[in-house]
Amino acid sequence: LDEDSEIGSSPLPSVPSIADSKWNDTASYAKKKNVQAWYQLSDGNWELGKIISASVTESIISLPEGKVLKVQNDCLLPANPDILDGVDDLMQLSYLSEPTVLYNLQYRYDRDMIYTKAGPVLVAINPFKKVQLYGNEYIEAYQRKSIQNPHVYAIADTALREMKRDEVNQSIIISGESGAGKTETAKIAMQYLAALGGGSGIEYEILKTNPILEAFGNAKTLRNDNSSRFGKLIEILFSETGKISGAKIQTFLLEKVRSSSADFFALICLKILVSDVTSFMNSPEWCNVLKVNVRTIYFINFVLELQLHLESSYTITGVDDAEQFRIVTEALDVVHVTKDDQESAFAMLAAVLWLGNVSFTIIDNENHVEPVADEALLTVAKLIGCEVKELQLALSTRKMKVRNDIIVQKLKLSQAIDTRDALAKSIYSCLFDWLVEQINKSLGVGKRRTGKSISILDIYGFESFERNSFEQFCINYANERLQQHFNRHLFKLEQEEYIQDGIDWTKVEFEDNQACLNLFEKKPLGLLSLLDEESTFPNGTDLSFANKLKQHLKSNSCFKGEREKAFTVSHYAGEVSYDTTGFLEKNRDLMHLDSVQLLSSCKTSLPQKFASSMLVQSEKPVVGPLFKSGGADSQKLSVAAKFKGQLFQLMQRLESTTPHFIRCIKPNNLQSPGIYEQGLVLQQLRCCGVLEVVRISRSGFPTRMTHQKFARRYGFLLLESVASQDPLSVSVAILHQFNILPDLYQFGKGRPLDRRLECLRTQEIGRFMAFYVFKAVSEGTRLGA
Ligand code: AOV
Ligand code: MG
Repeated sequence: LDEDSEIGSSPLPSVPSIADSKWNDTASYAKKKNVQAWYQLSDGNWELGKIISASVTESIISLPEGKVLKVQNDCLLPANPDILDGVDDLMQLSYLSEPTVLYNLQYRYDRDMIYTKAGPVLVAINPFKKVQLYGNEYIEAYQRKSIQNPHVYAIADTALREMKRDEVNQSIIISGESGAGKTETAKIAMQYLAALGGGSGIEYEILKTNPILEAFGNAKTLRNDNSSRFGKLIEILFSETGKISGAKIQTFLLEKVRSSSADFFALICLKILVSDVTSFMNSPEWCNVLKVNVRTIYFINFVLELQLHLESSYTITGVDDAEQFRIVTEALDVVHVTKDDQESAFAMLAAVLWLGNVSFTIIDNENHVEPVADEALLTVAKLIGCEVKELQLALSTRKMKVRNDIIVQKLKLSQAIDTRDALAKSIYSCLFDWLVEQINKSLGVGKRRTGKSISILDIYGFESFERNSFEQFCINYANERLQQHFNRHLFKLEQEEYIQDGIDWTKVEFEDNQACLNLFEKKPLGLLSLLDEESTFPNGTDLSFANKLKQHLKSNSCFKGEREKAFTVSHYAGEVSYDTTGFLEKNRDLMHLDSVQLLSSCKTSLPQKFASSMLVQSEKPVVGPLFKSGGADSQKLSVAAKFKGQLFQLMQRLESTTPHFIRCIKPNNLQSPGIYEQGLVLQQLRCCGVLEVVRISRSGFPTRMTHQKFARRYGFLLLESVASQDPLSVSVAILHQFNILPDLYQFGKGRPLDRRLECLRTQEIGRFMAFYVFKAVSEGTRLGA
């Protein structure tokens, strides 16, 4: 076969058996003597044993540590021969079952082979330690193809080659639970693309966006010390010559607040600014700029709240914050954020922190308040560049428009605190968006695009905590959409194609998550619509929202109403119980006009920009419901509606690309190397449908070719000439000449060309095509072998 041959684009399994995961020959039990089998223990884990004797229904099996058990045959699953230990594609396993897959992955994991193919999908198990698999030597080896082991590099290489060959945009879609390794994997893929497409220097800038976005948008959670609190799609643009010409970053739903308090962004600010107090002290110029000192830091409310909320301390072991700070500022230099702008950006962070320290005193017997004019308030005013008086007003009053009059209303303590926190959150998220904008400018967004692109998607993974709120609700909805995309590409489209082609095919069942998506998206009675509806009611509360859900969705099989304000959704990855406390407020995400006005009156440039971007946001033509509470609040799209819109756009973009999927797996919850928890891995494999993908790929036909192409490519091998020169007859003759077994191939009957994007590249061949479809071929009969 020549190099660009399509055969081999997905590796042919070396074992032809399309064995069932179970023994189906109940009669030949005698043959099972001495055969290895998997036995499931009461804790759910599997152990490898040897069958000592067997009858029709029962077997006696010896397990490790001298255990001998009499077990029902139903409880046993066949093990693969030793020769298949640690194969690099699960497709090669003769017996495909949960224990055999678990064992194979563990076998490799124990040997630091963290990557394994599952047919077309790459499975990556988080090593939680440095593994010797990366760097220039490896990159070159994968480029030369002198290493065949599955790797992120190999995926990136395939994407790059298919982009050039087919002239179709590509995407690398990385999914997995929180802490499974998505962000690291995305960086590894970027590294490879930067190395191969580099030259102009822009690749260096692209790599430097990672530390910046991580510094501003990641935070420590219970599941991951460096958890992404935003979703990211980075589209790397290539010129016609295959060199990187620019990039564009799109972020989704920065999670502005975790739990009920402001600890999340405080955590981030601290991480960037001050978490290592001693090293921060060594940088007097920053202390000066930010108007912070060690004493005050310790008394900042956010820090105190933070310690209440997180059991562990906010510093992350093994991370040197001073060094991190240096890396971030250096990266900002690289992406052309001027020193002045950097200073302003950090000043905004400091303002967010100081805002948390602003306190209020009650000024009358109606509980109305006024901010205390202490160091905190004065510092915030100084940092954002406004008059202290203005800030005081913005935090303690609200202007209301009643017909044509403006009425000034004094705020009560809880309202003032909400206003303060909302201002802090808005500054924070505007700062993040502003940073992304600066980065995009530097990466040349807006320049004329000439070639194609590769997009890498890294979003937050599926989350299920003890208490799940609005953020988990959005995150898990996004994961549900991505799962659908995965299913569509690997199950639905593939099988539909076989059926369309008239291929004799037994359908492989898979977990379709359409029902759960409907639960979210149906109008008017889906979770999102009901949430938006309730958010528009001035009197809507979290409880009335929860009750509304229970009333309308109780018959939905994916939904379960819980006590009081809670409800449960059956996600593809498991059941998650949500607590609606805070849902409406977070979804409305109201920004009072007073605060916007305050920012626009500031003398420093960033707050002014933030104010105008907030106004632009609310003035945009909107497709969803408008919020108009009190009349003077800015009108805007709800958070959920905006998120759904972004998600749909994302899906549309991904649909026009050739996808490459990477499934990250977290082997333990301790974030420790060397620990492989079978149950945890299995649950992840199940929910991302890895076994089914392998099953489809294995019983499917990895190689497809038109009659014309097949005849053209292999016709010269014919020893005798064929009477008819039509491609079909030539093809048949070739197959006969080499005694290719009939169950290894099928003739497709053809179909219109524009059914699938992947077919676009074959456009020149004709309007209608027919396909040869090859089944997995064993080594001996492999074509061209
Ligand atoms: P995530 O992106 O999937 O979680 P990360 O990519 O942040 O997870 O990975 C979590 C941690 O696992 C990293 O900080 C590394 O310490 C370690 N890790 C992951 N992949 C590798 C690797 N290939 N080699 C070495 N260490 C690795 V979240 O963002 O929480 O869903 O929202
Ligand atoms: Mg991440």
